[in-house]
Amino acid sequence: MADWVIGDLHGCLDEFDALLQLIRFDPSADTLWLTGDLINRGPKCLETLRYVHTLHQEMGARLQIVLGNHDVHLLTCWAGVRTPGRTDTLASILAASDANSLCNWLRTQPFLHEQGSHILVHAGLHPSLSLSQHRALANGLHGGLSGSDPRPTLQAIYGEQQPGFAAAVLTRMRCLNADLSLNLQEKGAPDNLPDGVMPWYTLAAHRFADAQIHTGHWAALGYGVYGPVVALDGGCVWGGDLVAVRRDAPARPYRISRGAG
Ligand SMILES: [Mn+2]
Repeated sequence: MADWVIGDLHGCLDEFDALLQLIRFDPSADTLWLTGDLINRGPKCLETLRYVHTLHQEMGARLQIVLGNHDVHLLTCWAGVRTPGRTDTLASILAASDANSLCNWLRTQPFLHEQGSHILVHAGLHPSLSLSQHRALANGLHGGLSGSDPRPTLQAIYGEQQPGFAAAVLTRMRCLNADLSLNLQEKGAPDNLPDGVMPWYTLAAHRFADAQIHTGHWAALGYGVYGPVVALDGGCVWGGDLVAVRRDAPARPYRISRGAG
């Protein structure tokens, strides 16, 4: 039995399969956490979503997913609140006969998951907010999306007021300005940031020292450990790696390169 966490899939199903084989994943005994962004940008989005959905039915609570910004974007397109953009690869999902079943399942997934001191969140935790404040933000979003009509929440989710701020912190944040306001423009590697802009995790070691925070979302950052933060998006969809680590026995990361699936 092992406790695994794997970074952003973005429709890279072949690499996901290969990584599960590499780690000798046992769906009947192991646990698996996924950092979100299951779909979009990559090649096999419908197949990936079906695969994870089926795995969730098999594994129950031993499989935990948190929603990423691309998962939220899919839901806004599915709900008719937005239309897919030029670089989106969501058409196969939106046209599928089981689109409603998949998206109705996806929208009930949380934005934050905790087990003891271990935390799973797509983007990160804001250093000016406590863990319980993050819990409240995540629960508010989750309640809005998983309720009978998710459209009001999806319509407001890109605004600056709630629930937009909550979604920005939990699913889109990479960098903060010097006054700790969100900087949603910078996406590059942390050593190329303009003066006064810092990675969100710079201050996390003080605020969340006792936690182990597993995140994805920042492909240019890649895999790395920063105090209590384990960053797991190896940028597979961009030609990098899909990354797995064991939560229960942290050691080297396991990697599958794009195209090696
Ligand atoms: Mn993301």
